[in-house]
Amino acid sequence: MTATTGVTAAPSASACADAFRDAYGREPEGVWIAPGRINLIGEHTDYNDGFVLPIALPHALAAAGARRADGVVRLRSRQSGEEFSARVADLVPESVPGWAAYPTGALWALAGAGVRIDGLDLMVDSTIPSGTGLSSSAALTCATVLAAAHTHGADPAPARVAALAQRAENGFVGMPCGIMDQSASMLATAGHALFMDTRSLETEQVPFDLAARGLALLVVDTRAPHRHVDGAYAERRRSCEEAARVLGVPALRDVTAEGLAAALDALPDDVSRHRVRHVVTENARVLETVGLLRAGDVRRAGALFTASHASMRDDYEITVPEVDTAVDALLAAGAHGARMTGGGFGGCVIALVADGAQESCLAAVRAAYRERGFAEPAGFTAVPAEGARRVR
Ligand code: GAF
Repeated sequence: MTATTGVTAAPSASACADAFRDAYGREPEGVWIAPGRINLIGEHTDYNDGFVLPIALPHALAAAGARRADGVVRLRSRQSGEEFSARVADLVPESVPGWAAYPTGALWALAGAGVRIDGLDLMVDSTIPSGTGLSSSAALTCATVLAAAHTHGADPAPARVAALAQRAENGFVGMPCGIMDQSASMLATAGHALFMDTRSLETEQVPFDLAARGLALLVVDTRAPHRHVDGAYAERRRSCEEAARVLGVPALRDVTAEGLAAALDALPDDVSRHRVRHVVTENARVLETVGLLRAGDVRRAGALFTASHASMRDDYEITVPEVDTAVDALLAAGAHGARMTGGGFGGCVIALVADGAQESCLAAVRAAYRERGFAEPAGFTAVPAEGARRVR
C-alpha cells in the first residue's frame, strides 16, 4: 500500500502453493483467494438488519490447503512465519489466540454445520494490510471455509460460506460482527458495489465505474491503532438491540426516517437517541447512494459520504482524531466527499475525488498529520475487484 495510484494485486497463487510445499513437504490440493473490502456507505447497519454497500478490493488473501486424515489442523502464514497446530476435536470457542482463531473458527463452524473435518494443512499469504479495517480477518475466515469444505467433499454456496464465516467470528472468535464483511468477500464482483439488505440477504450488483465519470476512490490508511475496538463494537451493538427492545421493533431497521422523531422521543437517554439516529439516517443514506449510483450520478454521493462521517463522529462516536483529521483535510483539498470506512476507532478513510487528484489529496492529509504529530498515512486508489474464488 504505497503508491496512491497503484493497485495492490492479490497474492500469487503459485507462490502460496510453493510456500505450502516448502512448509509441509507435499502438494496442496488447491488454492483459494478471498478479497478484503471497503464499505462505500452503511456503517454499523448490518447487525441492525439494515443496508450496506461494500466493494471487494484487489488486496486479497490466498490459502493453499490439503486435507489431513489424522484429526490435526496445522496453519502457517507467510506474514507471521509462526506455525499453529491443534487437534480439530479440541477446538472450543475463544480458546485459540491471535490470527489462528479465524481459520480454526472456520473449521469449528463447518463441523457445527455437519461437515466432518478430518484435518487440514493450510498456508496463507495476504496483501490485505491487517488491523486497518479492510477485513483481513473475514477474508482469512472465508478462504479457510472454502479450503476446508472443498477438501472434505463439500461445496457450500457463496452466501452459505459467508454465513459460516460469520458464525466462526461470532461463536468461536467472540466478535459479534454482522454479515457485511464476509458477504463482500464472497459475493462482490469486479466493477460493482454490492448492495445488500442484511435482513432478507438479497443482493444487487450495482455498477461502480468511477473512472468513466472522471472520478476515483482514494483510500487513506490513517495508521491510527485500533483502540478498544472489540469492546466498543460489542457495546454499540448491545445499545442498538436494547433501543430496538424499548421501541418494540425486531431491529432498528424497522424505524423509518419518517418514524425517527417519534422513536427518539420514546427513548430514555441521549446516548441511545444518538445511536438510533445514526442507524436510521445511515440506512436512508445507503438507499439514496444506491439510487444515485443507479442513475449514474455518483459524484453527488460524495455529500452522503460526508454526512455519514459526521453521523459516525457525532452520533455513533466511533471515530478518532486521526480519522477526523484525514476527512477534514481531504474535504479541504477538494474531495467531493469523505468518510471513515469499517468498524471504526481507527482504520481507513475513503474519499471520492476527481481522477488525478489522489496525490494532492493524500499530500493534504500528510501535511495535516505532520502538523498534529500523527504517524505518516498511506494511500491507494481502490477499484472494485472480484470476490472469493478457487484459483488452482
Ligand atoms: C465491522 C464488522 F465486522 C461488520 O459486520 C460491520 O458491522 C462493520 O464493522 C461496521 O459497518 O467491519
